[in-house]
Amino acid sequence: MQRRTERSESAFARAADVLVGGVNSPVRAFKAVGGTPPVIVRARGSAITDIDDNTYVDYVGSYGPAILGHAPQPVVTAVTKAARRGTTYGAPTVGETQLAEAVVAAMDAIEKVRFVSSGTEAVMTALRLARGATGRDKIVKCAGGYHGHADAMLAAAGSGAATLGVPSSPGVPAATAGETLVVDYNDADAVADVLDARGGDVAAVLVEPVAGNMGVVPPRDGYLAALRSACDAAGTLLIFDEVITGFRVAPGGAQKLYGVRADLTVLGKIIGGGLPVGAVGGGAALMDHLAPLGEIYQAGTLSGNPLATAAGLATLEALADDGVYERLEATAAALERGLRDAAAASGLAERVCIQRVGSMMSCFFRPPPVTNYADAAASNADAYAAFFHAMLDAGVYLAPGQFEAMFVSAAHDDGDVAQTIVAAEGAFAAAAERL
Ligand code: KE4
Repeated sequence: MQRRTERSESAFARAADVLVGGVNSPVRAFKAVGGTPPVIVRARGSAITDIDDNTYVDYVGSYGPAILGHAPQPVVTAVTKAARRGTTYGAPTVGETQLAEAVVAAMDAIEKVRFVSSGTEAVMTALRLARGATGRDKIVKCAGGYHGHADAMLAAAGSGAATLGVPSSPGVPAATAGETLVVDYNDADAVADVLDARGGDVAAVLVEPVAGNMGVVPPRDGYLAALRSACDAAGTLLIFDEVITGFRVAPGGAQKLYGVRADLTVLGKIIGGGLPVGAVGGGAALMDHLAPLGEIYQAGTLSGNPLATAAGLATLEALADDGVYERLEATAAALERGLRDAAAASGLAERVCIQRVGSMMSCFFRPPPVTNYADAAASNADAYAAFFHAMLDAGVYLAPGQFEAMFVSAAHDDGDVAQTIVAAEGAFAAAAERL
Protein backbone atom coordinates (compact mmCIF):
# COMPACT_ATOMS: atom_id res chain seq x y z
CA MET A 1 0.00 0.00 0.00
CA GLN A 2 1.50 3.34 -0.97
CA ARG A 3 0.70 5.42 2.06
CA ARG A 4 0.16 9.17 1.57
CA THR A 5 1.65 11.07 4.52
CA GLU A 6 1.75 14.74 3.52
CA ARG A 7 -1.13 15.86 5.69
CA SER A 8 0.12 13.95 8.75
CA GLU A 9 3.55 15.46 8.28
CA SER A 10 2.22 19.02 8.12
CA ALA A 11 -0.26 18.46 10.97
CA PHE A 12 2.48 16.92 13.14
CA ALA A 13 4.85 19.81 12.35
CA ARG A 14 2.12 22.24 13.40
CA ALA A 15 1.55 20.26 16.61
CA ALA A 16 5.26 20.39 17.46
CA ASP A 17 5.06 24.20 17.60
CA VAL A 18 2.76 24.12 20.61
CA LEU A 19 2.87 20.56 22.03
CA VAL A 20 6.19 19.25 23.35
CA GLY A 21 7.39 16.79 20.72
CA GLY A 22 4.00 17.17 19.02
CA VAL A 23 2.40 14.80 21.51
CA ASN A 24 0.82 14.52 24.94
CA SER A 25 2.47 11.19 25.71
CA PRO A 26 6.01 10.36 24.56
CA VAL A 27 5.41 6.93 23.00
CA ARG A 28 3.13 8.52 20.39
CA ALA A 29 6.05 10.46 18.86
CA PHE A 30 7.54 7.37 17.15
CA LYS A 31 11.01 8.04 18.63
CA ALA A 32 11.64 4.30 19.05
CA VAL A 33 10.78 3.41 15.45
CA GLY A 34 11.44 6.65 13.55
CA GLY A 35 9.25 8.39 11.05
CA THR A 36 6.25 10.67 11.44
CA PRO A 37 3.24 9.36 13.33
CA PRO A 38 -0.02 9.27 11.39
CA VAL A 39 -2.30 11.99 12.73
CA ILE A 40 -5.57 10.19 13.45
CA VAL A 41 -8.94 11.70 12.57
CA ARG A 42 -11.39 8.85 13.36
CA ALA A 43 -11.71 5.21 14.32
CA ARG A 44 -14.52 2.67 14.23
CA GLY A 45 -14.46 -0.98 15.20
CA SER A 46 -11.03 -2.46 14.46
CA ALA A 47 -10.14 0.33 11.99
CA ILE A 48 -8.36 3.63 12.54
CA THR A 49 -8.00 6.36 9.88
CA ASP A 50 -5.44 9.13 9.56
CA ILE A 51 -5.64 12.63 8.13
CA ASP A 52 -4.29 11.37 4.76
CA ASP A 53 -7.24 8.98 4.64
CA ASN A 54 -5.12 5.86 5.22
CA THR A 55 -7.07 3.23 7.17
CA TYR A 56 -5.31 0.62 9.29
CA VAL A 57 -6.22 -2.48 11.28
CA ASP A 58 -5.55 -1.14 14.78
CA TYR A 59 -3.75 -3.26 17.41
CA VAL A 60 -2.78 -0.29 19.62
CA GLY A 61 -6.35 0.15 20.83
CA SER A 62 -5.26 3.30 22.66
CA TYR A 63 -2.82 1.03 24.62
CA GLY A 64 -5.62 -1.03 26.08
CA PRO A 65 -8.96 0.78 26.61
CA ALA A 66 -10.50 -0.09 23.23
CA ILE A 67 -11.28 -3.74 24.02
CA LEU A 68 -14.69 -3.43 22.30
CA GLY A 69 -13.12 -1.73 19.29
CA HIS A 70 -13.51 1.98 18.53
CA ALA A 71 -16.75 3.95 18.89
CA PRO A 72 -18.80 0.98 20.15
CA GLN A 73 -22.45 1.97 19.97
CA PRO A 74 -23.30 1.27 23.64
CA VAL A 75 -20.49 3.58 24.74
CA VAL A 76 -21.30 6.34 22.23
CA THR A 77 -24.96 6.24 23.28
CA ALA A 78 -24.14 6.28 27.00
CA VAL A 79 -21.69 9.17 26.74
CA THR A 80 -24.02 11.21 24.50
CA LYS A 81 -26.92 10.77 26.94
CA ALA A 82 -24.70 11.64 29.90
CA ALA A 83 -23.33 14.75 28.20
CA ARG A 84 -26.84 16.08 27.68
CA ARG A 85 -27.27 15.96 31.47
CA GLY A 86 -24.08 17.94 32.09
CA THR A 87 -20.42 16.94 31.91
CA THR A 88 -19.34 17.26 35.53
CA TYR A 89 -20.91 18.19 38.84
CA GLY A 90 -18.31 17.71 41.57
CA ALA A 91 -20.96 15.82 43.50
CA PRO A 92 -22.01 12.19 44.10
CA THR A 93 -23.76 10.49 41.19
CA VAL A 94 -25.50 7.13 40.75
CA GLY A 95 -23.28 6.39 37.73
CA GLU A 96 -20.07 6.22 39.75
CA THR A 97 -21.79 3.93 42.23
CA GLN A 98 -22.94 1.66 39.41
CA LEU A 99 -19.43 1.47 37.93
CA ALA A 100 -17.97 0.69 41.35
CA GLU A 101 -20.59 -2.03 41.85
CA ALA A 102 -19.62 -3.56 38.49
CA VAL A 103 -15.94 -3.59 39.50
CA VAL A 104 -16.73 -5.08 42.93
CA ALA A 105 -18.92 -7.75 41.32
CA ALA A 106 -16.12 -8.79 38.94
CA MET A 107 -13.05 -8.55 41.19
CA ASP A 108 -13.23 -10.90 44.20
CA ALA A 109 -10.54 -9.05 46.16
CA ILE A 110 -12.27 -5.68 45.86
CA GLU A 111 -14.95 -4.55 48.33
CA LYS A 112 -14.52 -0.79 47.89
CA VAL A 113 -13.20 1.46 45.13
CA ARG A 114 -11.84 4.98 44.73
CA PHE A 115 -12.01 6.35 41.19
CA VAL A 116 -9.42 8.78 39.87
CA SER A 117 -8.61 10.07 36.37
CA SER A 118 -5.61 8.01 35.28
CA GLY A 119 -3.63 4.88 36.01
CA THR A 120 -0.79 7.02 37.34
CA GLU A 121 -3.12 8.66 39.83
CA ALA A 122 -4.47 5.27 40.87
CA VAL A 123 -0.96 3.93 41.49
CA MET A 124 -0.05 7.07 43.46
CA THR A 125 -3.14 6.54 45.61
CA ALA A 126 -2.42 2.84 46.14
CA LEU A 127 1.15 3.57 47.24
CA ARG A 128 0.12 6.31 49.66
CA LEU A 129 -2.62 4.05 51.06
CA ALA A 130 -0.18 1.16 51.50
CA ARG A 131 2.40 3.37 53.21
CA GLY A 132 -0.17 5.07 55.41
CA ALA A 133 -1.87 1.84 56.44
CA THR A 134 1.36 -0.04 57.22
CA GLY A 135 3.45 2.84 58.55
CA ARG A 136 6.24 1.64 56.27
CA ASP A 137 7.98 3.59 53.47
CA LYS A 138 9.68 1.18 51.04
CA ILE A 139 8.02 -0.11 47.87
CA VAL A 140 9.29 -3.06 45.80
CA LYS A 141 8.75 -2.94 42.03
CA CYS A 142 10.08 -4.87 39.05
CA ALA A 143 12.58 -3.63 36.49
CA GLY A 144 10.60 -3.00 33.32
CA GLY A 145 7.33 -2.71 35.22
CA TYR A 146 5.59 0.52 34.25
CA HIS A 147 3.11 2.00 36.70
CA GLY A 148 2.68 5.53 35.38
CA HIS A 149 4.92 8.52 35.88
CA ALA A 150 4.63 9.28 39.60
CA ASP A 151 8.07 10.08 41.04
CA ALA A 152 8.22 6.92 43.15
CA MET A 153 7.75 4.82 40.02
CA LEU A 154 10.53 6.48 38.03
CA ALA A 155 13.21 4.49 39.81
CA ALA A 156 15.62 2.22 38.04
CA ALA A 157 17.55 -0.63 39.56
CA GLY A 158 20.53 0.64 41.48
CA SER A 159 23.83 -1.19 41.33
CA GLY A 160 22.86 -4.86 41.65
CA ALA A 161 19.36 -6.17 41.97
CA ALA A 162 17.12 -5.31 44.90
CA THR A 163 19.17 -2.35 45.94
CA LEU A 164 17.72 1.08 46.52
CA GLY A 165 16.41 2.58 43.29
CA VAL A 166 18.05 5.48 41.51
CA PRO A 167 16.09 8.09 39.57
CA SER A 168 15.27 7.01 36.02
CA SER A 169 14.31 10.56 35.12
CA PRO A 170 15.68 14.00 35.92
CA GLY A 171 13.43 15.76 38.40
CA VAL A 172 12.98 12.71 40.62
CA PRO A 173 14.74 13.30 43.95
CA ALA A 174 17.28 10.61 44.82
CA ALA A 175 15.62 10.31 48.21
CA THR A 176 12.30 9.49 46.54
CA ALA A 177 13.79 6.92 44.18
CA GLY A 178 15.69 5.51 47.12
CA GLU A 179 12.42 4.47 48.75
CA THR A 180 11.83 2.10 45.82
CA LEU A 181 13.57 -1.27 45.68
CA VAL A 182 13.88 -2.78 42.20
CA VAL A 183 13.95 -6.53 41.50
CA ASP A 184 13.65 -8.65 38.35
CA TYR A 185 10.19 -9.70 37.21
CA ASN A 186 9.56 -13.43 37.53
CA ASP A 187 12.21 -13.74 40.27
CA ALA A 188 10.21 -14.70 43.36
CA ASP A 189 13.37 -15.46 45.36
CA ALA A 190 14.55 -11.87 44.90
CA VAL A 191 11.34 -10.60 46.47
CA ALA A 192 11.53 -13.16 49.27
CA ASP A 193 15.14 -12.16 49.96
CA VAL A 194 14.30 -8.43 50.04
CA LEU A 195 11.38 -9.03 52.40
CA ASP A 196 13.49 -11.34 54.59
CA ALA A 197 16.12 -8.63 54.84
CA ARG A 198 13.95 -5.52 54.95
CA GLY A 199 10.38 -6.70 55.17
CA GLY A 200 9.72 -4.59 58.20
CA ASP A 201 10.36 -1.48 56.09
CA VAL A 202 8.43 -2.55 52.99
CA ALA A 203 4.87 -1.25 52.65
CA ALA A 204 4.07 -3.06 49.43
CA VAL A 205 5.22 -5.15 46.52
CA LEU A 206 3.81 -3.64 43.31
CA VAL A 207 3.71 -5.77 40.18
CA GLU A 208 1.95 -6.07 36.83
CA PRO A 209 0.64 -9.64 37.23
CA VAL A 210 1.15 -10.06 33.49
CA ALA A 211 3.88 -7.67 32.40
CA GLY A 212 2.64 -5.52 29.54
CA ASN A 213 5.22 -2.73 29.48
CA MET A 214 8.32 -4.71 28.59
CA GLY A 215 6.30 -6.37 25.88
CA VAL A 216 3.97 -9.14 27.08
CA VAL A 217 5.73 -11.34 29.63
CA PRO A 218 3.55 -13.88 31.47
CA PRO A 219 4.25 -14.76 35.09
CA ARG A 220 6.18 -18.03 35.55
CA ASP A 221 4.13 -20.83 37.12
CA GLY A 222 3.88 -20.12 40.82
CA TYR A 223 5.44 -16.65 40.66
CA LEU A 224 2.37 -14.70 41.74
CA ALA A 225 1.55 -17.22 44.48
CA ALA A 226 5.12 -16.93 45.75
CA LEU A 227 4.77 -13.13 45.92
CA ARG A 228 1.55 -13.61 47.89
CA SER A 229 3.26 -15.91 50.39
CA ALA A 230 6.32 -13.68 50.79
CA CYS A 231 4.12 -10.63 51.39
CA ASP A 232 1.98 -12.50 53.93
CA ALA A 233 5.10 -13.58 55.83
CA ALA A 234 6.41 -10.00 55.99
CA GLY A 235 3.14 -8.19 56.64
CA THR A 236 3.71 -6.42 53.33
CA LEU A 237 0.79 -5.55 51.05
CA LEU A 238 0.64 -7.06 47.56
CA ILE A 239 -0.52 -4.56 44.95
CA PHE A 240 -1.46 -5.82 41.47
CA ASP A 241 -1.28 -3.15 38.83
CA GLU A 242 -4.10 -4.35 36.57
CA VAL A 243 -4.40 -1.14 34.57
CA ILE A 244 -3.79 -3.27 31.46
CA THR A 245 -4.87 -6.75 32.60
CA GLY A 246 -8.04 -5.71 34.44
CA PHE A 247 -11.02 -6.87 32.32
CA ARG A 248 -8.48 -7.64 29.57
CA VAL A 249 -7.17 -11.13 30.35
CA ALA A 250 -10.38 -12.17 32.14
CA PRO A 251 -13.49 -10.47 33.58
CA GLY A 252 -11.86 -10.70 37.01
CA GLY A 253 -8.45 -9.70 35.68
CA ALA A 254 -5.21 -11.58 36.19
CA GLN A 255 -6.25 -12.32 39.75
CA LYS A 256 -9.08 -14.50 38.43
CA LEU A 257 -6.90 -16.04 35.72
CA TYR A 258 -4.07 -17.03 38.08
CA GLY A 259 -6.05 -17.43 41.31
CA VAL A 260 -3.95 -15.06 43.40
CA ARG A 261 -5.64 -12.22 45.32
CA ALA A 262 -4.01 -8.83 45.76
CA ASP A 263 -4.49 -6.63 48.82
CA LEU A 264 -4.89 -3.60 46.54
CA THR A 265 -5.72 -3.59 42.85
CA VAL A 266 -5.02 -0.73 40.47
CA LEU A 267 -7.31 -0.45 37.45
CA GLY A 268 -7.63 1.91 34.47
CA LYS A 269 -7.97 1.88 30.68
CA ILE A 270 -10.88 -0.55 30.00
CA ILE A 271 -12.91 0.56 33.04
CA GLY A 272 -13.13 4.03 31.50
CA GLY A 273 -14.19 2.76 28.07
CA GLY A 274 -11.80 5.24 26.46
CA LEU A 275 -12.50 8.14 28.83
CA PRO A 276 -10.20 9.08 31.75
CA VAL A 277 -10.75 6.66 34.61
CA GLY A 278 -8.33 5.01 37.02
CA ALA A 279 -9.23 3.18 40.20
CA VAL A 280 -7.76 1.61 43.29
CA GLY A 281 -9.74 -1.11 45.03
CA GLY A 282 -9.36 -3.46 47.94
CA GLY A 283 -10.90 -4.72 51.16
CA ALA A 284 -13.12 -2.24 52.97
CA ALA A 285 -10.98 -2.14 56.10
CA LEU A 286 -7.91 -1.11 54.09
CA MET A 287 -9.73 1.24 51.71
CA ASP A 288 -11.48 3.05 54.57
CA HIS A 289 -8.12 4.53 55.57
CA LEU A 290 -8.69 6.99 52.70
CA ALA A 291 -10.31 10.38 53.36
CA PRO A 292 -12.99 11.25 54.23
CA LEU A 293 -13.31 8.15 56.47
CA GLY A 294 -9.62 7.81 57.20
CA GLU A 295 -6.59 10.03 57.53
CA ILE A 296 -4.92 9.30 54.19
CA TYR A 297 -5.67 12.19 51.88
CA GLN A 298 -6.63 11.77 48.23
CA ALA A 299 -8.90 13.88 46.01
CA GLY A 300 -9.71 14.82 42.41
CA THR A 301 -11.93 17.37 40.65
CA LEU A 302 -12.98 15.00 37.88
CA SER A 303 -12.77 11.71 39.79
CA GLY A 304 -15.86 9.63 38.98
CA ASN A 305 -16.74 12.00 36.14
CA PRO A 306 -20.27 11.30 34.82
CA LEU A 307 -19.19 10.89 31.17
CA ALA A 308 -16.25 8.66 32.05
CA THR A 309 -18.24 6.45 34.39
CA ALA A 310 -21.01 6.17 31.78
CA ALA A 311 -18.44 5.03 29.20
CA GLY A 312 -16.87 2.61 31.67
CA LEU A 313 -20.18 1.10 32.76
CA ALA A 314 -21.35 0.65 29.16
CA THR A 315 -18.04 -1.09 28.39
CA LEU A 316 -18.18 -3.47 31.34
CA GLU A 317 -21.83 -4.26 30.59
CA ALA A 318 -20.95 -5.08 26.97
CA LEU A 319 -18.04 -7.26 28.14
CA ALA A 320 -20.45 -9.18 30.38
CA ASP A 321 -22.36 -10.38 27.31
CA ASP A 322 -22.04 -14.09 26.64
CA GLY A 323 -19.13 -15.18 24.52
CA VAL A 324 -17.15 -11.92 24.35
CA TYR A 325 -14.04 -13.30 26.05
CA GLU A 326 -14.30 -16.55 24.12
CA ARG A 327 -14.35 -14.56 20.86
CA LEU A 328 -11.40 -12.43 22.00
CA GLU A 329 -9.45 -15.61 22.80
CA ALA A 330 -10.31 -17.24 19.47
CA THR A 331 -9.32 -14.18 17.42
CA ALA A 332 -6.09 -13.64 19.35
CA ALA A 333 -5.15 -17.32 19.11
CA ALA A 334 -5.72 -17.29 15.35
CA LEU A 335 -3.60 -14.17 15.04
CA GLU A 336 -0.83 -15.74 17.12
CA ARG A 337 -0.83 -18.88 14.95
CA GLY A 338 -0.73 -16.79 11.78
CA LEU A 339 2.13 -14.63 13.04
CA ARG A 340 4.11 -17.71 14.03
CA ASP A 341 3.58 -19.18 10.55
CA ALA A 342 4.55 -15.88 8.90
CA ALA A 343 7.72 -15.68 11.01
CA ALA A 344 8.61 -19.27 10.13
CA ALA A 345 8.13 -18.51 6.42
CA SER A 346 10.93 -15.96 6.77
CA GLY A 347 13.14 -18.44 8.63
CA LEU A 348 12.58 -16.64 11.92
CA ALA A 349 10.77 -19.40 13.85
CA GLU A 350 13.61 -19.60 16.37
CA ARG A 351 14.72 -15.96 16.09
CA VAL A 352 11.56 -14.20 17.21
CA CYS A 353 9.61 -14.73 20.42
CA ILE A 354 5.82 -14.35 20.31
CA GLN A 355 4.15 -14.33 23.74
CA ARG A 356 0.44 -13.97 24.43
CA VAL A 357 -1.96 -13.86 27.36
CA GLY A 358 -5.55 -13.68 26.16
CA SER A 359 -6.02 -10.74 23.80
CA MET A 360 -2.65 -9.08 24.57
CA MET A 361 0.49 -10.24 22.84
CA SER A 362 3.97 -9.18 21.70
CA CYS A 363 6.53 -10.24 19.11
CA PHE A 364 10.10 -9.82 20.40
CA PHE A 365 12.90 -9.83 17.85
CA ARG A 366 15.14 -12.24 19.76
CA PRO A 367 15.01 -15.97 20.45
CA PRO A 368 12.47 -17.17 23.00
CA PRO A 369 11.76 -17.01 25.87
CA VAL A 370 11.43 -13.53 27.32
CA THR A 371 10.97 -13.84 31.08
CA ASN A 372 12.04 -10.42 32.37
CA TYR A 373 13.17 -6.95 31.34
CA ALA A 374 16.78 -7.93 30.65
CA ASP A 375 15.52 -10.55 28.18
CA ALA A 376 13.19 -8.04 26.56
CA ALA A 377 15.88 -5.36 26.33
CA ALA A 378 18.07 -7.77 24.38
CA SER A 379 15.57 -7.68 21.50
CA ASN A 380 16.71 -6.18 18.21
CA ALA A 381 15.14 -2.73 18.14
CA ASP A 382 16.12 -2.13 14.50
CA ALA A 383 14.36 -5.32 13.44
CA TYR A 384 11.26 -4.26 15.37
CA ALA A 385 11.34 -0.83 13.66
CA ALA A 386 11.58 -2.49 10.21
CA PHE A 387 8.71 -4.83 11.10
CA PHE A 388 6.65 -1.93 12.45
CA HIS A 389 7.02 0.25 9.35
CA ALA A 390 6.42 -2.62 6.93
CA MET A 391 3.21 -3.41 8.81
CA LEU A 392 2.17 0.25 8.84
CA ASP A 393 2.74 0.55 5.09
CA ALA A 394 0.65 -2.60 4.67
CA GLY A 395 -2.24 -1.09 6.63
CA VAL A 396 -1.61 -2.60 10.08
CA TYR A 397 -1.12 -0.22 13.02
CA LEU A 398 1.07 -1.61 15.82
CA ALA A 399 2.47 0.14 18.87
CA PRO A 400 5.58 2.17 17.92
CA GLY A 401 7.84 0.37 20.36
CA GLN A 402 9.06 -3.13 21.19
CA PHE A 403 8.07 -2.79 24.83
CA GLU A 404 4.35 -2.33 24.20
CA ALA A 405 1.61 -4.91 23.66
CA MET A 406 -0.61 -5.70 20.68
CA PHE A 407 -4.26 -5.61 21.71
CA VAL A 408 -7.00 -7.58 19.95
CA SER A 409 -10.51 -6.19 20.34
CA ALA A 410 -13.98 -7.72 20.11
CA ALA A 411 -14.30 -5.85 16.80
CA HIS A 412 -11.38 -7.61 15.09
CA ASP A 413 -12.66 -10.24 12.66
CA ASP A 414 -11.26 -12.99 10.45
CA GLY A 415 -10.68 -10.51 7.63
CA ASP A 416 -8.57 -8.31 9.89
CA VAL A 417 -6.53 -11.34 10.98
CA ALA A 418 -6.05 -12.46 7.37
CA GLN A 419 -4.90 -8.98 6.30
CA THR A 420 -2.54 -8.81 9.28
CA ILE A 421 -0.95 -12.17 8.48
CA VAL A 422 -0.38 -11.26 4.82
CA ALA A 423 1.22 -7.99 5.95
CA ALA A 424 3.34 -9.88 8.49
CA GLU A 425 4.77 -12.19 5.83
CA GLY A 426 6.37 -9.17 4.16
CA ALA A 427 7.18 -7.45 7.44
CA PHE A 428 9.07 -10.43 8.89
CA ALA A 429 11.08 -10.58 5.65
CA ALA A 430 11.96 -6.90 6.12
CA ALA A 431 12.89 -7.52 9.75
CA ALA A 432 15.00 -10.56 8.86
CA GLU A 433 17.39 -8.27 6.99
CA ARG A 434 18.09 -6.45 10.27
CA LEU A 435 18.49 -9.55 12.43
P1 KE4 B 1 -1.95 6.23 32.74
O1 KE4 B 1 -1.48 7.24 33.77
O2 KE4 B 1 -1.19 6.33 31.43
O3 KE4 B 1 -3.46 6.24 32.55
O4 KE4 B 1 -1.65 4.79 33.32
C1 KE4 B 1 -0.35 4.49 33.74
C2 KE4 B 1 -0.14 2.97 33.71
C3 KE4 B 1 -0.17 2.28 34.91
N1 KE4 B 1 0.00 0.94 34.94
C4 KE4 B 1 0.17 0.23 33.80
C5 KE4 B 1 0.36 -1.25 33.88
C6 KE4 B 1 0.20 0.89 32.54
O5 KE4 B 1 0.41 0.18 31.42
C7 KE4 B 1 0.04 2.28 32.49
C8 KE4 B 1 0.09 3.06 31.18
N2 KE4 B 1 0.41 2.29 30.03
C9 KE4 B 1 1.01 3.01 28.94
C10 KE4 B 1 1.29 1.99 27.83
N3 KE4 B 1 2.39 1.18 28.09
C11 KE4 B 1 0.15 4.12 28.46
C12 KE4 B 1 0.53 4.66 27.12
C13 KE4 B 1 1.25 5.99 27.25
O6 KE4 B 1 2.07 6.14 28.19
O7 KE4 B 1 1.00 6.86 26.39
